[in-house]
Amino acid sequence: MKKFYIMLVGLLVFAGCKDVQEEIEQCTVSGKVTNGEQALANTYVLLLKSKESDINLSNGWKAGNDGTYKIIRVDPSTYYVTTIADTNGNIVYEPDKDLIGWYDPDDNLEPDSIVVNDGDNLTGIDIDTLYIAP
Ligand SMILES: [Ca+2]
Ligand SMILES: [Ca+2]
Repeated sequence: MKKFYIMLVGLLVFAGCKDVQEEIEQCTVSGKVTNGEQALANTYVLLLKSKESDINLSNGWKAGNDGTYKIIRVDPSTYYVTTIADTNGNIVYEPDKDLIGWYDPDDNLEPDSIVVNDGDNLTGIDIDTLYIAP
């Protein structure tokens, strides 16, 4: 009987690993959010379908304490990667209090889109400046 249990546990562990493997094979977007080379607390990263999309932090992914983030299971599409530093930690974006930034590799202050295709793992989607909204 003991042997049977061990086998069963082994099978469950194996099945669990398989699920994780499948998730990893889906699209991911990762990078680092900093402001003047410093990571900020309570930083959320959002994938917006357009520049004018509403910002709802509950749809965002929280970056780590060092500013790194990895968004898994991303649907293939075009996105504007936007970040909010929720300075007062209330999970609500308040333009007069919280900082906003966006993916802008050419540094012209205009958000630049990213294109996620099936199976893509986009890395280095870094945001290095955040602002108080004008
Ligand atoms: Ca806030
Ligand atoms: Ca730009």
